[in-house]
Amino acid sequence: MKKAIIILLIAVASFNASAEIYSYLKFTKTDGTTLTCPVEGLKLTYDSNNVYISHSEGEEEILLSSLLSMSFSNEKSQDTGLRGDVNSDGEVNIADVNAVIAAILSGQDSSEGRADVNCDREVNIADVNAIIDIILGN
Ligand SMILES: [Ca+2]
Ligand SMILES: [Ca+2]
Repeated sequence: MKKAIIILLIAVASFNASAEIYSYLKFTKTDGTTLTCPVEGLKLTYDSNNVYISHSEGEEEILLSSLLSMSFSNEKSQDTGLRGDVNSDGEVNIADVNAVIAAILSGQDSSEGRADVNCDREVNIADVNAIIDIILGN
C-alpha cells in the first residue's frame, strides 16, 4: 500500500513536466494487465483504497494494492497484457472463447496473435481449452 502511494506521488510530481512530452500514462497492475489513459485532461485522485483516474475519454479506478507501476508512453497499448484476453477488453471471459472460435472457423486471426493463447503458433481447439482453463482459474 505504501509503495503504491509513493509511486503515485512520484508520478503526480513528475506529471506536469512529462505531460508535455508524452501522450499517455500507462498503469501496470500486479496481475500483469495494463491500463493506458490519455494525458490530455487527466486528473488523478486517490483515497486509502483506490486511485481514481479521470481523463478525456472517461473515468477509471484501480485498487491501490493492485497497482504495480505507472509510466508515461507515447503509444496507446492495444494489448491488455492479459493472457487469454483475445478481444483486448481487459477481461478473460466467454467473449474471448467466441473470438477464438470465430478465428478458427474463419481461418483468420484478426487478434494479432492473441487467439493463440497457448503460444504453439496455431489457433485451434487447444486455445479454446486454454481460455476455459484461465476462466476456471486453472
Ligand atoms: Ca476479453
Ligand atoms: Ca494455439
